[in-house]
Amino acid sequence: MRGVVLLIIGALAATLVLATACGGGEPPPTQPPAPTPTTALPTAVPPPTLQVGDQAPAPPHAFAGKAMVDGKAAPDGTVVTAWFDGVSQPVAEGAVANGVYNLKIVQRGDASYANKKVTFKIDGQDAKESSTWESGAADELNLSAGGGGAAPPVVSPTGGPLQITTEGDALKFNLSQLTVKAGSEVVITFKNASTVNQHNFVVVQAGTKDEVAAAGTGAGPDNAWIPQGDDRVIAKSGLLDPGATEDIRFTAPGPGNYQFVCTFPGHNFTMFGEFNVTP
Ligand SMILES: [Cu+2]
Repeated sequence: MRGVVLLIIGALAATLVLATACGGGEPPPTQPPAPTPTTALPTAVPPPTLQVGDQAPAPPHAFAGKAMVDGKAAPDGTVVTAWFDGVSQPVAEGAVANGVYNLKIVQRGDASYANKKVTFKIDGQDAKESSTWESGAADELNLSAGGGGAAPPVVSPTGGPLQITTEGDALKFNLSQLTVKAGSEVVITFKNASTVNQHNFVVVQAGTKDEVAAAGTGAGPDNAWIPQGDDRVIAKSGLLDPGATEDIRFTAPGPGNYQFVCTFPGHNFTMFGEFNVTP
């Protein structure tokens, strides 16, 4: 018994010595050799050469404003994109922050973007508003998408010549929004493109298009279906026969939202739009 214990102790001691010898005796792991500096430094990458064209790049067109979806402000982080007709990718993108989107359409390539129509999407939904690209311009343009399913309004260039027509024989104008500057001399060329219907074009105080049209019905065809001496009427054309055109000239009223309407009996329910006057 005593011999066995000694033997075990001896064996343990031997194992211990062996382990110590192995662990401590091994040479320390060799350090990786320090990289020897070479005289040949890696070839420096030349800085990218700027592609300088003949002309300086055109300054971008910036847009900012509120983004509404179904009548509610789009939450922060909602992506707003800008598009050109016939281009499958957005030409600019921005996110809503603090209730306002911001984006810049930077002209790329050789072709000028001047006068290209710009449309917008809020979170992938088509916005009703549109604009025209202009180098260096910065526009406040509130966008709205969804809700109502009304005809897409078109904003005419502020201060530019305005043209409006009927949608063929339909009881509809081709624009649902016109925008002018307060106090400016406005010329609106109204073409009755219908082949069958008579129409007129009347600018009225906000929210009065149906009342004015009802009063116009009372005024009769001799007054072009427009009430005379009515201060809700701001500007008016005559009663245009099919195919006829008339220039309506007037001084824009003060800033605010007005309406335009055809007051031919019954047309006011579908033939109308917003007439916006900016400061
Ligand atoms: Cu009409």
